[in-house]
Amino acid sequence: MSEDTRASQLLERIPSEFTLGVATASWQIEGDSKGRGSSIWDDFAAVPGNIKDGTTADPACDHVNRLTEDLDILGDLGVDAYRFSVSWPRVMPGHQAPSSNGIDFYNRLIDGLLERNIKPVLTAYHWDLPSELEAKGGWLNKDIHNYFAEYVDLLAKNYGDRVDRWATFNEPWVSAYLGYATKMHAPGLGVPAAGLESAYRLMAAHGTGMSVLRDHNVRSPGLVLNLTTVIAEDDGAKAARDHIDSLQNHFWLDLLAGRGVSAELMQRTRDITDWSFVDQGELANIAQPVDWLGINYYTPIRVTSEATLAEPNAQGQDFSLYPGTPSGVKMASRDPRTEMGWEIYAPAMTSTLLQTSERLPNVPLFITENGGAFDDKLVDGEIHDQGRVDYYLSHIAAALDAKDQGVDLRGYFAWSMMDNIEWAEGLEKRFGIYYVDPLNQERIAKDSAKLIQYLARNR
Ligand code: PNW
Repeated sequence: MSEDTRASQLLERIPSEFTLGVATASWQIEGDSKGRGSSIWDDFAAVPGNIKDGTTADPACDHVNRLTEDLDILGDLGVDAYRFSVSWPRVMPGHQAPSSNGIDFYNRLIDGLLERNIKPVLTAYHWDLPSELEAKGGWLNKDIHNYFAEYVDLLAKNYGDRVDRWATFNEPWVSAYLGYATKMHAPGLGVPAAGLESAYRLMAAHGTGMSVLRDHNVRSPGLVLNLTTVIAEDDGAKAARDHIDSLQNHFWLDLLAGRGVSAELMQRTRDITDWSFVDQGELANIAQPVDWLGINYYTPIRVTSEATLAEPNAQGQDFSLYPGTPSGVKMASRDPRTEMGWEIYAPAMTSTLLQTSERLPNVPLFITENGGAFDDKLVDGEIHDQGRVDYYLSHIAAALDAKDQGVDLRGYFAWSMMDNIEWAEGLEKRFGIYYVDPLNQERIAKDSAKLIQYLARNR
């Protein structure tokens, strides 16, 4: 079937009230590090070797200075919603006095979106913690939820009247396990027990943030998790599959659903931590209702006890990210894969949505990130990113399959609006539907941008 046919058949399946959007995050696109306080990602990027190509925060996509151009791109795409994150050190440098320049930047962003009829979807925390708070222990500090509440209060006061949907956190699993259990991301602590404890404290801060957002009566507060389907390739891998599933998926949904930390997880990790940091009163606050849940889905996780499948060479697919996994198993992955090494397997997105709607019932779901890094070639000013177009066609269809099977799925956001700093992978891994020229910052629509535009505009 031709791509145009696939696109028009997909279009037929998208309900008119379904939200179609694109997403970004502050540290990955903004640049202008001089105009804000320092974050843990600035500190992490300053250490040679932490970011593969030595990329630092500047200029990224120089988004702060190119705001109008980027708003026009969003308007031209015709998307319903734009998901962005606020840089904590831009609006509250050093977690001290608010910065009026910083606050004004997001006012201009939000107003510019509304002028173009695009709904602002705001993430409070997408990984750029003020350095001064990391010096106090960061997400291991027992008072971190109070600092987060002060920050969220500032956001709600300033933007609560215009933002359409709020997320307290983006992917706390990544913060905890890439940043604290291992050294893959900032702050790069590398202590397994710290992964488990920070995971809990991030959720405690989510609860406090929710309370603040409710106090301000903002529209639709919720959060974003990276969830996926964990597949055991054989019986010998089932115990490992269950453990990974609990750290990757169950833990977060259990806390949100009021089930607390499961006895099985505590048992399997008892040599790592005694979980004494868990507080009953705090658990109740974490379990307060959310108006929605965002799921970032990219790839499944496969585990095998036999050496028959290729081992992944991919970030995120490593047992050090899952402290307490039983030994004697391997991670596995099948072709095709993206440039991140992440297997492309759309049915796992359908199953992830179905599984999540069972584990956390009665909460509207969104896919808040989905996309792929591909080896884009700029030829005569054009990028025919066939691989990414295929990825979007198959994954949007897979999301709608879950909706057809009864999942209350309300929308889909493509990651990302434009090429940006892919964290520790630097600028080499491109996830954008717009190409960004690293030399002159020119933005060029890839074929995938034309697909998203076609779907957004013709519903
Ligand atoms: C997510 N892993 O990050 C983030 O929300 C985005 O900022 C990021 O650009 C996007 O996905 C693509 O990576 C992740 O190693 C980074 O498992 C790493 C992992 C998962 C998600």
